[in-house]
Amino acid sequence: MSNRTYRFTFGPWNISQGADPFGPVVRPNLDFAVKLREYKKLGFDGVQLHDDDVVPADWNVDQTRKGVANVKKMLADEGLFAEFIAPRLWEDPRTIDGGYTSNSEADRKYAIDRSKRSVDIANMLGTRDIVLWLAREGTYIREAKCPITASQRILDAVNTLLQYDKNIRILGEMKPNEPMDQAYLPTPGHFLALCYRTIDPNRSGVLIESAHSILAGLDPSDDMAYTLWHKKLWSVHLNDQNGLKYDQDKTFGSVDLRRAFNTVWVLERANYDGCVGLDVKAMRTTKVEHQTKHLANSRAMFLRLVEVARSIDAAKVETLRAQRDHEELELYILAKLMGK
Ligand code: XUL
Ligand code: MN
Repeated sequence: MSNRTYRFTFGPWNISQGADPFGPVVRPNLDFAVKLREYKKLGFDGVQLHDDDVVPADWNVDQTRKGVANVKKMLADEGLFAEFIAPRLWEDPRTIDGGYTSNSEADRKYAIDRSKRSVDIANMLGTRDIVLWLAREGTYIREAKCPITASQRILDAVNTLLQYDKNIRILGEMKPNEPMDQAYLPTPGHFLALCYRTIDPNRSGVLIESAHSILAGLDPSDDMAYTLWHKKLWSVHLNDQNGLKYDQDKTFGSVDLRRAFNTVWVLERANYDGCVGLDVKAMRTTKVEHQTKHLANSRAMFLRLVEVARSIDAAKVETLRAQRDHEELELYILAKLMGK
């Protein structure tokens, strides 16, 4: 039984104002510095960042260098580390048709340049991990782009970044839909196949988000287990999701406790040593004074489920497996989850 400790991280967007597609914000904006002060209090060790969470995307080289140095100091003052940088390739008008797979050559160049700049920011902040959530790399109608060319363009983009900096690692965070109707490379399995086609498979890996696997009709723990077998699970975004609808980012374990337990059980047994990242949203009805509870609660759920996983009698599981008594094994796990 392991007794190792986990490092917890989340991105500043996890403390949100509660806007949704049908209504405006319901909580005031918190400055980045104010959000950073919450991390340690909530039991978190590191920060996940989009490039423009650090400095605005249109700052020049000099402004960027100074701005990043400032954020580096803010993180150090709070005792926090930067886990990864993710280029935000889905808000700028030049990414309306996708970044790397846009039909416009000029827009593809913008996406690559912005990604390279994210690598520079990562270097300045002392992290080697670049997360690519390929938000708009897909289509609303199949004929809008050539899907075969698109696959090659994504590979070319990953290779360009691996070539640009010989130290960084690329982590694909795949999601099957939203904002696009159909995403290219919709699951971790798709990105894993691409990893082996890159110029450096050892620096190409995956971040798995629970809700994204569920949206693809897959089980997050099996997606994670398969990726762990490839030694390519380098980060996670834990959360929960109520069926096949929009990406809900609910508190970890809040919908399906058994599914959350399965995730923790897999990570524990595999000695997963990446960060435990959360990607969770507070409910829109949440009051200002409770706006970080979903983070504390997700972390508490994870740690509680670690305790449950560690309390499982491995010999008993083996015996029940050998007897092929899966009904009894199921009851054993369910009883553990009920604290029995
Ligand atoms: C989108 C999503 C993103 C990424 C970071 O669904 O999960 O927040 O995690 O770009
Ligand atoms: Mn995510």
